[in-house]
Amino acid sequence: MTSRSTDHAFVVRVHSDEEVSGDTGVIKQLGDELFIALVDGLGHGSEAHIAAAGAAKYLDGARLKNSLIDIMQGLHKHLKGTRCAVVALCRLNQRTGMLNYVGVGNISVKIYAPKPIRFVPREGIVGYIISTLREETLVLSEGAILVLHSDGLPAHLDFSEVVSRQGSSARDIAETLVSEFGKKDDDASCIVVKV
Ligand SMILES: [Mn+2]
Repeated sequence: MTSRSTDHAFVVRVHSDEEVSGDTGVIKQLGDELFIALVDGLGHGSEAHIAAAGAAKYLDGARLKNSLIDIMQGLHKHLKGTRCAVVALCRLNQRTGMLNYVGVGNISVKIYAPKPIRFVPREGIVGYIISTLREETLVLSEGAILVLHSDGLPAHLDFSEVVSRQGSSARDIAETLVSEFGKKDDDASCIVVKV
């Protein structure tokens, strides 16, 4: 299979009373692979921002080729003493469509495809306490759309109608999800990857 290019975007809208975001997203291209992380620092405002920024800085310096479990454990150590966070990590191989996932706490990770999938995260709070980590793997077909979002968007909603709008870029989808479904009283963030 030839390498697929992916259209991807991260969008965040900050809590209406705050200046800084407690949610952050990281998307990095590493050869054929896309490394994806969405982090929600607990609560909102400056303490949540410090935890989220700490996570982003850790991921910036981390060996992202390591297993997602190793990266999550490193993050868990790094965030000790902060407000802590919930985190989802994904790695997408754009040549094979292989997706790996490790999640702790309530970041929603959904795949919109003919057979939709929603990953179940492990319980816990990164930096405070996490249960035994589990990495999940599946192969995405071309045309699948991966959506990660914080609890600033309702977890139970089905976004099929928005993600399937013809001609929408990943950024169009992420901006629409945050503006249509984002809660005003929390940071609302979303990563969209079109496989
Ligand atoms: Mn939140």
